[in-house]
Amino acid sequence: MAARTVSGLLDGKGLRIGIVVSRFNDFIVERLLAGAMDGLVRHGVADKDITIARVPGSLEIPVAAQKMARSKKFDALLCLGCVIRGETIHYEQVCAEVARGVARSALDSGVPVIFGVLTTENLQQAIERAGAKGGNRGWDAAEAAIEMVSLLKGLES
Ligand code: INI
Repeated sequence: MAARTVSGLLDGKGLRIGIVVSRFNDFIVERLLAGAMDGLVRHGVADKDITIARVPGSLEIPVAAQKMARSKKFDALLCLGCVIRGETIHYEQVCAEVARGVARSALDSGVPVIFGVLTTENLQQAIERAGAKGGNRGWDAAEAAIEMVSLLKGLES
């Protein structure tokens, strides 16, 4: 007998999506947000079904994501921020805290919470991943969110 494979589709129709966006390094993060919005809308998510929450910096992302995940108002959340090593004294600590917090908000709630926070060595790398030759991590996060909602639904039956 063939194995059953469950995987998610990229159909965002009817999905309610929350996006937590950090203002720190907004030159980069606004580009991630533009990529994420484009990715969501192109996959069928309606503008009116997207809620954007703005926080001061990446360290504030987890608590906002947790609140939104618990609210049951969203099918998935995207977290967008940018931490650059060259400009951050406690770079490793900040990255670890944010990643742990985002993962925890997903595991505690069962809602997919996608980590779209750039963690880079320098500004150049951040630019490359925010719409230049390295693609746009905001767009990737949008696709991951839609796919995960579909996958989790598929795993229910
Ligand atoms: N926040 C970021 O999102 N990216 C950074 O690179 C950064 N640096 O460099 O420190 C940063 N710091 C702010 C932090 O996230 C909090 O907003 C602040 O510490 C208040 O809690």
